[in-house]
Amino acid sequence: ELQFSAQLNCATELLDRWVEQGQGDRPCVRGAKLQWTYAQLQAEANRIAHVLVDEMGVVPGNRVLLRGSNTPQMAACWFAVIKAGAIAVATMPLLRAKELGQVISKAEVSHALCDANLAEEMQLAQAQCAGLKQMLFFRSEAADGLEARAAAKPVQFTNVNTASDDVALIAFTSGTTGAPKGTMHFHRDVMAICRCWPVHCLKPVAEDIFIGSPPLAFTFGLGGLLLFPMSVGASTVLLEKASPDALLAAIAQYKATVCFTAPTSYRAMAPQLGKADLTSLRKCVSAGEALPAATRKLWKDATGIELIDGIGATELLHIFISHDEAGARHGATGKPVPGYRACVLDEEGQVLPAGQVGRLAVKGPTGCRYLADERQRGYVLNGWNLTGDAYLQDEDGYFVYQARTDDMIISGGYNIAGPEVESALLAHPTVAECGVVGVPDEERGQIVKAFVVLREGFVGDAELVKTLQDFVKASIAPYKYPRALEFRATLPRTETGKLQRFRLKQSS
Ligand code: 3UK
Repeated sequence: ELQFSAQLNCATELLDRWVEQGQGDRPCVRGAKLQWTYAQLQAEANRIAHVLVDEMGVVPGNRVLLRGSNTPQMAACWFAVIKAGAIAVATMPLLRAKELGQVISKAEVSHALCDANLAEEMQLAQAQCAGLKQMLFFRSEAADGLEARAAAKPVQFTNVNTASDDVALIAFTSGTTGAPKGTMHFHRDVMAICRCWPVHCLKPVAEDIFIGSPPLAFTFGLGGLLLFPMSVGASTVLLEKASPDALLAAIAQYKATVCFTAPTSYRAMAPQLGKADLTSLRKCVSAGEALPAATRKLWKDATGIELIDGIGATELLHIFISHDEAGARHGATGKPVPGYRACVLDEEGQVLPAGQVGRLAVKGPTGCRYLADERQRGYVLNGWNLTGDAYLQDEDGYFVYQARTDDMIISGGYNIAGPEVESALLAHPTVAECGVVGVPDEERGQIVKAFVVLREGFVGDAELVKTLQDFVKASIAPYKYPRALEFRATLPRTETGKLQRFRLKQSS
């Protein structure tokens, strides 16, 4: 059982307790070039915590920016910041100087630890941000790099005491539109997510080897690839590059048992399975965007594994509606994770009956605390978080995703959810990926337009357009079919695997 102490630095228990219990020799984290046990990760984190406190002058409550791809060193830095009583502000590897500057000023970042491979944009950002006082680089050979300084420090560190409701991390939403928004999470939130979804839906064991693609700066990755494996004493593989091909090869190489990635990555891996031995794999988790029934079936047919879908959000730290393998239902996200409640509300905030589409509201042990107040007022009502998703709850209590509320297509008086049309298209054997949006139309207000990426070997011509349109009409209400359909080589996606619908709209 995880302790839940009010006084101690509780998030560090995920790491320290294994060493205290004499299990420090268990494998903990590995990357391409190195492999650490729990005791070794603890020693690295402790040494870095000394550098933060003794040399960089970090005091409790300071916000420390972390920037790096997924590596064991990045994990050590994360725990070092927490151990020092500071607040981790992890940033997505692809952010540019301008976006980093926004994060630094919004989160009032005073210190930074940055992977030497990602130094350039960070140095540009620092030049514009007076508040950022000190920065060190890790995975650097330099004599004044983080490793060189840490090597001279003791391996023991007395964790700085924090309260369970002290802020442990500030996570920025991936922002499919607009500027990044920061959300704060307490030490107890870190513990709460370890005790909710993994225990009831994933059910990992100490022998599991976790792997996946989401960056540690994305809370899906932080939980799935660091906190959850450590909460059960399992091990994790951190990949710097996790394209579908690289992920597939790494699953085979490391004999991974639990995989976390987005639906688009499962779709890309499925046809390639002949290339890798996936017999080690036992559980696969999909999150970040809706999992179409066709993708669930594709993966099940290819591997025999029932995907575990879950909707999570940066605002709520991790997954709050999901299921275990036995509870999987085609086309539904699942039911509220024990500890959370969820309902579907109308425009006035009244709970809607089964079958009706409205706004998803969620309440649970983790909640949304935006850095900016005006956001908080619009998105949190009486402790209920409005996620910005349109959902319905079916007669059996399953929550069925429709679309982001601002992505609903209104065409000729009908409300049409793009993801439902995408699901229908994905069931066709020629379709590898697709995105469906509403585009302006004089007569109908909007029309449904599909952007389709074909599987290898197929040619997008007028005949195939017609075939796909007829295919959609035959599987869902005909008025939802895409009146416009364009073939594309790729679709615009965020670093977290989300389709950027606004860019599709702009480009048509
Ligand atoms: C969408 C989904 C349907 C949905 C996240 C797992 O994605 C995560 O956080 P973000 O803040 O985005 C949140 C929004 O993404 N979404 C995520 N998962 C699903 N829609 N089905 C899903 N399974 O619009 C939600 O509001 O980037 C996911 C764990 C931690 C996370 N932060």
